[in-house]
Amino acid sequence: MTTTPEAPAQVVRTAYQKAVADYWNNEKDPVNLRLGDVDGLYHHHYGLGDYDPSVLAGPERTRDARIVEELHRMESAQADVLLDHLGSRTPADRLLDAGCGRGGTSVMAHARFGCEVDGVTISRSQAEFANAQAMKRGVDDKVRFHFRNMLDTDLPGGAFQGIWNNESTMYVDLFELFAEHARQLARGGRYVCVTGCSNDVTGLRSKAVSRIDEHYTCNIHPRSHYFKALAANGLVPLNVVDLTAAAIPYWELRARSSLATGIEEPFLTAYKEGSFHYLLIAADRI
Ligand code: SAH
Ligand code: GPP
Ligand code: MG
Repeated sequence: MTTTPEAPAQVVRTAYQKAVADYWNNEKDPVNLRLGDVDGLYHHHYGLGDYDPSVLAGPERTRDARIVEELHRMESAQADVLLDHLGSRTPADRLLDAGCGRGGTSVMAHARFGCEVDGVTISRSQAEFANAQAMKRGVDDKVRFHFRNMLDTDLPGGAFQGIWNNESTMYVDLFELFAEHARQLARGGRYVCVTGCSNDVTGLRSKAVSRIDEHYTCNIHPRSHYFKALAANGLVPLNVVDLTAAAIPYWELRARSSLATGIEEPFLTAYKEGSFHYLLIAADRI
């Protein structure tokens, strides 16, 4: 039996947050669990880079297993790109994974930097799942997951040298989120997010972006909102990387697998028509 550290009162405060928590508490899709089973790193984000076309050739009987491994490799590559932007962290640092899902990126961060990592999620069952994985790996003394709201974590102020959001900013108001991050980051601490955002240049949200919002119960923000909300909270951008082109092969491979969920076409349409970008933003707390 694993434990979830006791949550502060009222983690889930609104009807919308309840809907988000319900989605993640009930989520058991093979497109996520079968990929995580490959090596015990469970992700709820998408992949980066080209796929190896040989996974589509070869014996039909083992084709799906090859695709599962390849999609998982691409999702872990995405997390590596995020961690590359956290700067030179040491084992003495403390990191926060805001909207941590089943914890894959947190475990990778600890393996890379050797430091303590706290993950917070609005889903109690995700926090329990992630703590069980940390225990299985023997890293539960350093990597801890909490059932908390990332807008109000109750974690100490100025205590973190790095904070990230890996595909979790589309569930919250960015001004509230970055105010809480600014409170928790030490001066000079690094913030990184990887996100999908709508393109202000093409106007209000496209049909394809609306379909993604509906599918995940999220609210994709326009690109401009990120920079306004960062600037308003003393977070100064250092790197902005457009990962859109590198995000497309993952969706093309996924569309050809038996694990496709139906959301592949809206992502491909949105990226290709230019109404949506896959972006990494790194910023420093001043
Ligand atoms: N970062 C993880 C999971 C991304 S999925 C990964 O890369 O694998 C989005 C996550 O955001 C889910 O874990 C969901 O529970 C979390 N989330 C959404 N709203 C939240 C909130 N207000 N507070 C904390 N977590 C939240
Ligand atoms: C989680 O991935 C999906 C999100 C966090 C929401 C939307 C993200 C954007 C970039 C817009 P998942 O791995 O649970 O999704 P799936 O089940 O489709 O693999
Ligand atoms: Mg997934």
